Amino acid sequence: MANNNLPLSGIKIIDFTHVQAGPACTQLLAWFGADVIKVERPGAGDVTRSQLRDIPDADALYFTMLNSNKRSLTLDTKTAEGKEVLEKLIKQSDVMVENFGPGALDRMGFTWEYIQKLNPGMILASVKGFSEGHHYEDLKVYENVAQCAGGAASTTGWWKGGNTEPTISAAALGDSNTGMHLAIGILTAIIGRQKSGKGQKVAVSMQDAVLNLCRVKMRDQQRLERVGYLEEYPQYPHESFGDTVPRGGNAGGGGQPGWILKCKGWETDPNAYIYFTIQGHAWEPICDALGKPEWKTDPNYTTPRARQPHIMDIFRTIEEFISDKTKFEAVDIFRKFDIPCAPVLSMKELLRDESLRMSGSIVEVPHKVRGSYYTVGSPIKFSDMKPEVTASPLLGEHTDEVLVELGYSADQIKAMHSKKAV
Ligand code: CAO
Repeated sequence: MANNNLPLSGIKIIDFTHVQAGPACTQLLAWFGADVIKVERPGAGDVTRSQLRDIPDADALYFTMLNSNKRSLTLDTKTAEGKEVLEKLIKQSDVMVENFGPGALDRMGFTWEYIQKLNPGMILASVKGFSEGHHYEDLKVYENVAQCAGGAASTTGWWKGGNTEPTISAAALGDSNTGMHLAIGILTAIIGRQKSGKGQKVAVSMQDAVLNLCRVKMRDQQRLERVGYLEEYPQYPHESFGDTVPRGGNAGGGGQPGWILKCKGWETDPNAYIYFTIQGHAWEPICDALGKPEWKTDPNYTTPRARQPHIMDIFRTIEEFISDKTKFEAVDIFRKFDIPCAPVLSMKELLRDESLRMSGSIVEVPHKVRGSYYTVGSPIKFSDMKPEVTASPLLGEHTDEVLVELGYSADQIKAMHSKKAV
């Protein structure tokens, strides 16, 4: 709901989004003050309202965690009345965000040309699986499809051992990540409009957004083609490389070797691990932390290149050192030596993390039907404001309110309800 003191207050957004990619984008803009009106089909609404429900008849967490701070307008945009309402909304709004399947908006009668005719200042922001003109542009896409199409799956996972298949990340690289890219595009178009007076179409494809995060793997492909090996990958120097970037297990993605290391209790606790990074200039502190001062001058250890052939032995030595320490104890030792590392945190631990609660990265939100729920708050922090997360709207909670704002009389609104147009 709009808060007049926030930077995006006064920006009105028609939120024609569903599932995750689009809602993540508009939720972010709502946190920062935009008036986001979520347009949903009467009776059903966003499919995530009912997907994976944990409380019967209450909006599912899938929905509540992606649609906070918004208003909900139910509207059947395939009826004449619904189209008229949408036209009025377009004339009064700044941005329309949608992530329908390819061509759905056109089929509804709202082509880009028509939207521009209604409101030349309108910014139309879209998420699709593939970009316009791509040979797969007709495909509908969900998260994991995008991870496969954008290079994440082929470069994630293991190259030997039990499961060597391409692997999907649990992080929403295809969905929320695309939404974040779109939010940047929308804000850029708003600033552009301040200069030109004109709106424009902003589009982000899920494939492109994933690929953007896999940029370093594209770096590696070109290096591999030039020199035939990748010195920071665990395959180097004992195994051979093919002609494409291999999956590297838990190896560090940049110039610093890293690995997941077992800590005390790993036999029974699936998350009793830390991630340990061997930063080049932290080598001497690492030797001090491990009680291995002799490694500081041993030519087998003094440079990254010298260490690489036995990097796994080094990791095993560190693992032995922390075998009687919990992941938190291990990190508490290494942090004193300025070593980049962290415990592998479970969702249970994150949900209860006091620091995340204090910073507003995890917030408890009161909800009319659910009671209250926890959600992930703004990961972006500002010195002059702290975005407040308010509950997601019930289906159609603000329908009449929005229609009144558009100038409809009580009788007209009643008639629209009886025709099931809203
Ligand atoms: N009133 C009337 N009709 C409405 C409506 C409303 N308020 N809102 C939506 N609709 C209609 C659309 O007009 C469309 O109808 P037609 O297909 O007859 O033209 C239909 O509902 C929605 O179609 P869809 O293709 O968007 O929905 P789907 O469930 O078949 O596919 C998804 C879902 C996500 C695969 C598809 O929307 C998609 O590929 N989106 C783009 C990529 C994307 O964002 N994917 C990520 C989703 S997050 O994991």
